[in-house]
Amino acid sequence: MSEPSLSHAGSFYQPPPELPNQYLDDTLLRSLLRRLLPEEVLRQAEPQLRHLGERAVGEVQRMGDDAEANPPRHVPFDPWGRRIDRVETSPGWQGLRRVAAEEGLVALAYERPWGASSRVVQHALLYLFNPAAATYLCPLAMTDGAARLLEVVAERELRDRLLPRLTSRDPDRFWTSGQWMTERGGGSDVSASETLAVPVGDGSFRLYGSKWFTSAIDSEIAFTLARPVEAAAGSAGLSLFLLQLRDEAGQLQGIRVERLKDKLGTRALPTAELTLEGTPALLVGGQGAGVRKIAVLMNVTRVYNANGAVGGMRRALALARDYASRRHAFGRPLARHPLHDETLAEMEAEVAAGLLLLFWAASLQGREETDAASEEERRCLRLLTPLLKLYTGKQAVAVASEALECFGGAGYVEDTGLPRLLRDAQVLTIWEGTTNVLALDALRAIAREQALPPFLAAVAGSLPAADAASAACVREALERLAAHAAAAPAMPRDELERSARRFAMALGRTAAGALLLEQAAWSRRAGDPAADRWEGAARRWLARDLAPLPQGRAAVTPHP
Ligand code: MFK
Repeated sequence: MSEPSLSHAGSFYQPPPELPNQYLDDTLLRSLLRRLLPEEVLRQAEPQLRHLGERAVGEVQRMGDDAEANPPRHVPFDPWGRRIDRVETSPGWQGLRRVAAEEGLVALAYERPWGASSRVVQHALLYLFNPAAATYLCPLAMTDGAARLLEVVAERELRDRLLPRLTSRDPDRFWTSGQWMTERGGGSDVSASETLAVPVGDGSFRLYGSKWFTSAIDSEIAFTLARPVEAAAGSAGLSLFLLQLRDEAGQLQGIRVERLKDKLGTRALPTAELTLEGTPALLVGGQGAGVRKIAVLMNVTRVYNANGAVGGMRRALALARDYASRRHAFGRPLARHPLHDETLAEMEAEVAAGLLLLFWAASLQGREETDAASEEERRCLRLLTPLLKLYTGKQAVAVASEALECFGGAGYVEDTGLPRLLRDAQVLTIWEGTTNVLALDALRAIAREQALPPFLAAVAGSLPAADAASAACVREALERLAAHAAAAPAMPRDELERSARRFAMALGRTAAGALLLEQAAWSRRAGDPAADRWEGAARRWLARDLAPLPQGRAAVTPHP
């Protein structure tokens, strides 16, 4: 028998996780699309979904990896000292832009080949694209929001000139848009914006100020807020402006790039800090009410944020699940340990719930944009948007963290690519409004647009009649939510705000409970292969306290 060598390094190497076609592998997504889309629409859309599902684990993933490995670089000066402020991005990042155009990831929502269903198909495509695409979702979100602004707020000349660019499928014609709201004094409270707009005649302005966080500085255009000289203080005095970043020669127009942000995650994305030094800009939609106007864009990007959250959770789960089948410990694959299986099932319940909330919003958005939505549906979407964004953003962080734990030490090691899941999830609670800002936005939607009754009615209406015992649990949560809402008018404002996050989370969880039951019942009736999965997720969901809203003042007394 030979002696083991002292340098013997062991013969075991762990096979890494592998992902198959991300559309074909996604039983829940496919089941949901079967319910939401007319058969003919799904038949027409499916070849592209399948194709992108394959690209998402091949070419797009390689581009995303390249973009992550080669983050953008700011070159402030040329070799002779001339200020140039060039931002260099990787071939991978530029490739993602081309793929996004070719696949029509923004275009589809404006071509509307399937009417309201076009938004549903678009979000399914984005859902497949983004987890591989190094947060290229961010410029697409801004571009889509900008396209919607051009449709509903902008003057006709601007719309006719720019909408074809933002919705082009030709990578050489496709433009992206940024959205620059955040300033040093105003991230959540945009009313504190200090940027000044000085008129220079014929509707043109020059902007002076600084923008603290501007995503995707490689965009061709951007929407921003600024205060025309002598306009009122506060948000009502802000106006919406459009600017074209570069001149014909490719030079930035009156824009100085101070630096690119050194962020926790989303490192492939060139997020910049800028000074505006007389940047030429056009007023959009008349003077004033800038926040109300840019809210059109924000409501689009907040649904994208949720898409990033749910897609990220699904990617984390797919990796953890595959790994659980490959990794053996204590004599069997992780997947065959009951506690590990339980952990994965809890993660899947979050993905399932998030998916249903996301696609409910996408369906309503599609209906609103094609003038098919009723007034109740419009108000329901207004409330669902902040709830969806805040709920899925928070859960994305929790699920990403859980996924890393499923890999043990490998989840904590950078070159596995896994830590990125967690770093990139954290932005989702911050980008496009924090959890608390969105909880307050939900209160705004309820107070100003009476959005709660149609929302609660839609949730109750989605409960399947057959499953009375499970539905009772959702009904009981709905009653608690209605009681909280009924008590709200008599609450001091501070108390109302203090309970806003708990209330918003409870609304999201309760809605998801009803949607899970609805989808599970449909799936069973339709003989769908995902029926067991949906039922399992629904059972788990309903075992939670959906609306932990202690009635009475004890719930909202200030911290001593
Ligand atoms: C992946 C990339 C990652 C890169 C790193 C990112 C790091 C962070 C980068 C960012 O900075 S992203 C931008 C994040 N910022 C936001 O999303 C803004 C968050 N703040 C809010 O959403 C505040 O609620 C808001 C600025 C809207 C408060 O503004 P106001 O003016 O103090 O509130 P007000 O007076 O209630 O609203 C003004 C008008 O807008 C009202 O209409 P009226 O004029 O008719 O009364 C509101 O009803 C309307 N409004 C506000 N929010 C709305 C809305 N309308 C529709 N939908 C909404 N969501």
